[in-house]
Amino acid sequence: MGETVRFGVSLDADLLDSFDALIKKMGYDNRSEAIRALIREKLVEEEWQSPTAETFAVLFLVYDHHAMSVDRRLTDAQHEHLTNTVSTLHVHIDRENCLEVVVLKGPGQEIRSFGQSLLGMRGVKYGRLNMGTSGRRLA
Ligand code: NI
Repeated sequence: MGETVRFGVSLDADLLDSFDALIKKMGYDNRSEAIRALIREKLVEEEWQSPTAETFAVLFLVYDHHAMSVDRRLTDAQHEHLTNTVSTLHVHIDRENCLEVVVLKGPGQEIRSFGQSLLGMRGVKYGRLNMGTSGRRLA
């Protein structure tokens, strides 16, 4: 981690008021914390565009395990993508519904595409892919 540097930012007063209201709602203690978080978020987005950077993602899936053998197809796909599939947590919600949380790693475009293929499987009721980072490029 480098030294801490102070810098000034000029912006419209109304825009600053809106920013302050937003960061208060989001729970940040001060503008510096909020700006650091926004910068990191943008750097992670950029990392996801790199064809070589190893990124992480968490995939959340809900499905009916009776439906169209979706449980087997989800498992088969993860076995076929061993290098991208780090770990899977399975929760039996009730008699029908299952929740699966899959941790993915690899180049952003590769794991986005794999994650979307799991989300798009017939029988998946709901899901979301949350992109993340190894944190190596962030101070
Ligand atoms: Ni289950």
